[in-house]
Amino acid sequence: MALDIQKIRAQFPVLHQEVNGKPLVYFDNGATSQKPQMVIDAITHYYSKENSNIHRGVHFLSQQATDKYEAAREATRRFINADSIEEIIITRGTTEAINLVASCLSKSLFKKGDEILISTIEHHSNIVPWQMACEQTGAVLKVIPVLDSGELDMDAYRDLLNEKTKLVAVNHISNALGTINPIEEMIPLAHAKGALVLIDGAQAVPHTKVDVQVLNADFYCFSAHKMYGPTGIGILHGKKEILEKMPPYHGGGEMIKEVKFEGSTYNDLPFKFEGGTPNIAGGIGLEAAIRFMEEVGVENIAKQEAELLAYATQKLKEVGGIRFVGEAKNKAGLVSFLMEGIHPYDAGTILDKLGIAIRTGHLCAQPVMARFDITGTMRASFAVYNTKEEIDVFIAAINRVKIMFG
Ligand code: 7TS
Repeated sequence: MALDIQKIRAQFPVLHQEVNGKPLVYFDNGATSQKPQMVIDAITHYYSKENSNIHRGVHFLSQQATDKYEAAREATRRFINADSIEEIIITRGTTEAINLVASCLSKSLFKKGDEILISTIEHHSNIVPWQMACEQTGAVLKVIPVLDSGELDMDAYRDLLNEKTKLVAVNHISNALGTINPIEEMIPLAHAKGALVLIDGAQAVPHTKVDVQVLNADFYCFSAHKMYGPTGIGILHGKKEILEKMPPYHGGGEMIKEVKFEGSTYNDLPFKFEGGTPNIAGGIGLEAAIRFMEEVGVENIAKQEAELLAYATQKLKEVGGIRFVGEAKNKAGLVSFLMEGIHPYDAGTILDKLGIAIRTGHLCAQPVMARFDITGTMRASFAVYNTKEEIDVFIAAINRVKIMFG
């Protein structure tokens, strides 16, 4: 069944405004998506009627807030098909989820000479935590190269894997190139060498069906704000038997069973990794965002975005003088590109004047830019509420930029 995009757009108040006197065209969904009314309402309702701390009060509001926050955990479990809620750690986002794993494994797993394998096309948040882990433990960072197409060099990956590899950390979908990495193939190869696998799913969960049991990674992380939910909340899925062996991350309330000055004992999963009062409104907003995605249908979202990608790619080719950065066969709904002789920042500024929001610059992926010998790109990234008409507006603006600077 075809989606009624206008009906979906009607649910997003932000989209219905002018920017610089022009109707907003929002193509910066890779940075953060807009929020539907049901997410905004869930958060407003929580602060208007339900605000209370969770997991501690016997009073009505606290119990109600606890139930709602825990409903988000259960909704997430169902959404990604995790085995149990003990495997769903609620974090501030992908960045915190990766830092949590890097920090805990630095205390418990990595030793001098071990290898941590990442790829050239990672977001900084899946690079720097591992560099910090290496600094702390003497482990060595290894990097899977990327081909000119934007696809990972799988032969090099096989060669890099060895008995010293303790962890492979790669993204599911690249934020800079849109490449969908063959993680179904990569995960078993890593496991065969005894390495753990962390998948950065920040750009995948908003756009494609993720089943963590089928994928079988040891850790899978994502952020609510890129999937129509609020900022400051995200998920670390981890396999129970691995999370149980890991030491805690932040010390504080909530993550303990008993505290004595002689020593404390830690809480059961998932709370062992959730010290302090969490982002309760964020959790409630995440639950609403999952409901939104389920109501629209993740397959329908993927299909709509694939159509937008094909259309935008074709139209950009027709403009001429466009260099695409990342042309993987298997690509998600974003285009990263450069206009001949025009700085991305200049082009982005003109587009902004025309009401069009895209991302320009290194996209928090400087090593990708270095690999392609550029300092940045222009990136248009799509969500389910975007339309071909918006792409036409965008292409007209690109043509205008070309005339102005060309
Ligand atoms: N991993 C990937 C692949 C990402 O795209 C991002 C954010 C992150 C991790 C970090 O997520 P956070 O929610 O913890 O910040 N990517 C982008 C982007 O492409 N433009 O702005 C943020």
